[in-house]
Amino acid sequence: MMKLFWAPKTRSLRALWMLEEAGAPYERVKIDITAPGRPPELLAANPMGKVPALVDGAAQLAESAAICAYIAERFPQAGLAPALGDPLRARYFHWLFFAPGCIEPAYTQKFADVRLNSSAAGWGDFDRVTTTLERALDKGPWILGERFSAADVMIGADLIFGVERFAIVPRRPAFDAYLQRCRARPALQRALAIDDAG
Ligand SMILES: N[C@@H](CCC(=O)N[C@@H](CS)C(=O)NCC(=O)O)C(=O)O
Repeated sequence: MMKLFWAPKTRSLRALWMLEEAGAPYERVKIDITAPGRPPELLAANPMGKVPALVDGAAQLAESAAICAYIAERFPQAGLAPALGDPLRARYFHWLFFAPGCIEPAYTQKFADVRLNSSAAGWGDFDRVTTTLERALDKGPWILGERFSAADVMIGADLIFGVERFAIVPRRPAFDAYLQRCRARPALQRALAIDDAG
């Protein structure tokens, strides 16, 4: 059975949500990220010692976007990624990588309140990222249009943190409507229940 190293109220929510969407059998190993030391099995999966990290037999990996992509491939019957050869797969990768490549650093920049050259920073700047996201989600229902995918797990979780938990992303109708659709998904409800129970 797959093993998820996780901690409540962290980026682990993405992996929990994704595993629940896939209907994958998994066990959870809770890590106290405030305490020093990490179990050797977690360090083997993620030399950074961070969560989430996933062990699936001989397969070990970390980085939540990679975990979401891996689970989508591992459980193709769940339909969480466009199939090989489907042109929609291009946009799928675009948004899956946009989350850690642009949204995350934009949040960090906002928290740190630093000004950078938007042309030189790979993510541009916070307003550029949030405006791009707002336009992309305006039509909906999902980031790829009609089809829900692992990219929505990454982007939806980032908006839960950015709009709702940290309140750094301004409330916009497109974000509110998207978050409402995400929250209506039973898999996210189960993941949030696990996360809340800690
Ligand atoms: N890039 C990683 C970031 C993972 C990460 O920073 N996890 C934090 C919790 S949100 C963590 O494990 N912090 C404890 C530590 O750094 O030891 C991902 O997207 O999964």
